[in-house]
Amino acid sequence: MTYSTLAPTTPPEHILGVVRHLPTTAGSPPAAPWPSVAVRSAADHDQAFHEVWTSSRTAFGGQYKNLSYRHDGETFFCAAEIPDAARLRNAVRATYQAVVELTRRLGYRLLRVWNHVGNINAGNADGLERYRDFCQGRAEALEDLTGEWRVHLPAASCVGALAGGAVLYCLATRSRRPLHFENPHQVPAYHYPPKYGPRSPSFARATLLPGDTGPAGGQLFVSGTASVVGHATTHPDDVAEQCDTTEENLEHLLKHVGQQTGTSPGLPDFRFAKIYVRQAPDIPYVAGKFRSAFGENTEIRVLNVDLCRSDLLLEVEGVVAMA
Ligand code: 3EB
Repeated sequence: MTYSTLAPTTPPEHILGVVRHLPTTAGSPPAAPWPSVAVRSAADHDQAFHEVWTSSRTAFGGQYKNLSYRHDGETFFCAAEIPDAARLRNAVRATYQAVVELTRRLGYRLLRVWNHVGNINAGNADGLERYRDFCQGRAEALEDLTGEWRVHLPAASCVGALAGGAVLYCLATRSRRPLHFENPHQVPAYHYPPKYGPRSPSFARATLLPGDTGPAGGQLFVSGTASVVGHATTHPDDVAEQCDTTEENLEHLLKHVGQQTGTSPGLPDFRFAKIYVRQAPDIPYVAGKFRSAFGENTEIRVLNVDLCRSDLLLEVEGVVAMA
């Protein structure tokens, strides 16, 4: 499957799903024969873009509970919108359970999940931060994936949105076994201590979809990566230092994946990246910094949204082409 930001000109049967990153002022997108979801993640019309996932094959799909999905026999895409509510946990758990049921039934394994939560750092009806509320529901659904559920956690990101409850969308794969990786410089998120919330976040730092003949030629889905060392946020008030730590974390992660797979991915192998920046005035600095780090072959999109910890100022994620 491939990512593009072009308005969908692909033959409609080859579209797996479309995510529209829109400002709060834009109207809802029209219904489409493929999963089509709007995230209120663009501060203005200049930031708005389409994230289009396409296949070289014909895709089919439908609705399952609150998910809209499409798959082509090899790759699966689904999206769900969770309406805003005073507590998110139960609806998040039910949605993730639906994802687990449907992917299992169709024979797919999760590769990558993107999550956006409106007002992510605010308290819910019980005073629990909405991100932590979200993490509780997600963990309750994913913990019973298998006996050794952590082995199967996919790459993910969870960031803010400018309105709404939660939106999630994900990719899964059928015949190739995805490989999940941790960053040796970071505590696995599923082992974060309880001070970060009643249930740890459920994700791997990166997930590799191998190519036809092994890791080379595959795609590495890199999770949201931020200024977190061990389990602690470093440089809570310094955007320049957080950029440096984030870049180092990406480098450590790619080095580790390279050592584990006999490849040598680097930052210029990012085909596209999304950079989430909390404070609008930081955007030029952060964008410039990662343009230099990635080079000219990476398509970069910047979104001005909150991050899941109130002291994080930026987060970077994307897909690496494994040479
Ligand atoms: C961190 O390292 C930063 O909850 O799905 C990064 C990626 C983060 C994914 C998630 C959270 C998530 O903990 C936050």
